[in-house]
Amino acid sequence: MKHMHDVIRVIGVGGFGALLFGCGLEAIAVDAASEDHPIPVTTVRGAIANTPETIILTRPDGEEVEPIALAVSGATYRLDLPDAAYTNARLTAADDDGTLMTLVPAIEVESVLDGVDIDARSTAATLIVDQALSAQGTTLQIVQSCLLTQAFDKLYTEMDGEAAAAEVLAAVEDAGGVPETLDEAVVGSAAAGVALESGVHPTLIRTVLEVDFNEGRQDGNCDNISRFRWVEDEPGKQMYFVGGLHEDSPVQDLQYNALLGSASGSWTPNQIPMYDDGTNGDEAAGDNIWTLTVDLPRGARIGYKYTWGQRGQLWTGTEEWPGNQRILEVVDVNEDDFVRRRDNFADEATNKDKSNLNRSSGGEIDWESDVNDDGIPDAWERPLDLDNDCMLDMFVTPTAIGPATVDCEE
Ligand SMILES: [Ca+2]
Ligand SMILES: [Ca+2]
Ligand SMILES: [Ca+2]
Ligand SMILES: [Ca+2]
Repeated sequence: MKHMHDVIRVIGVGGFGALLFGCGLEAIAVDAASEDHPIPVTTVRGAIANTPETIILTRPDGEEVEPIALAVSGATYRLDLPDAAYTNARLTAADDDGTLMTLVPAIEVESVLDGVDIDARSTAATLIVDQALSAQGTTLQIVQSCLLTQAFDKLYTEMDGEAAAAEVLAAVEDAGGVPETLDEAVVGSAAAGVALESGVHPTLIRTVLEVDFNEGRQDGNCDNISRFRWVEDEPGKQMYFVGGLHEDSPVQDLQYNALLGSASGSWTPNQIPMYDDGTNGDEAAGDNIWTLTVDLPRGARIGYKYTWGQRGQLWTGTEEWPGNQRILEVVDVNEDDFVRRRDNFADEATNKDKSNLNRSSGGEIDWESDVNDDGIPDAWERPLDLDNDCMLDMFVTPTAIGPATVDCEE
């Protein structure tokens, strides 16, 4: 640790650091977040042992989050991020002398999280946790946040003793950051005592429902869909989801009806908004593919449809088609801990239960029907059609949101 601080002080006084502090970066950056851009931010602060030009926060899936402002002053930093909650995030701070890292189990919306130190100890702990995740076949996307906290506490304690973690720390200190090579046996030994089992929920599964509202989509007969056959094309509308547990569902629990748009006991249209802004599991903002994410019991059966409307509007002129419903059984066909169902709006030739227009359907489908003959019941999740040629191509695991996980134990 002593060595680390010496290195940093030299950089801070004579090099880039002096330039930063000389031009008052801290004041400028903080003002930029609070006055010039009066939008809510989420802030992380702590001690830092190098002088990076930027600190990168990456989500568990590896996606980098563009910071709003960064101030590095003396041995502390303040990182302002777009306002959101961040779980199992990684902070990476690289300067000319090396790369430091840490993991942050949980950052709340519109909050200031203090004490997130980025130094040799956090870097060593991160390297060990990465090894433990890999060895235990889990990832930052599904590991319980509380286990990360426990792992860091345990490793920091071990670094003060003679354990393998202390050797990893010494290697990081010698290298001034992430070493080019690490003794795998030592890291493996340090990682062996870190328990990071998957927190994937045993009974609930994250269900990502998407509807493509783009013009030119094709239905289950490969015919072009007329989006506005039943729907009024009016300004100020957005996509809503409506549905509820099906009478055939083995699970009958009112809380799920509330999530799906039938809190009142019957389906109420234009109440449950879908997202096309890149949040709440929506993969891409503004692509006219709208997303709703709900956690449902595995094996549940639901009925649903999509409406293009204004909040609170009634059925007429908003629903995909009058009467009937789509049906979905919550089955994870490709075992990726998601049920992902992407539909084309107003497609009456796929999983519509009655008056199904698929020419091979005989007019209706049930839970076992496989009208498109791909070996998968049409009422289950299905592969995506990636090129809109009416042929389903492959299952794609959602990346904009992780699977349903169990809460950390207190
Ligand atoms: Ca979208
Ligand atoms: Ca799946
Ligand atoms: Ca099928
Ligand atoms: Ca295709």
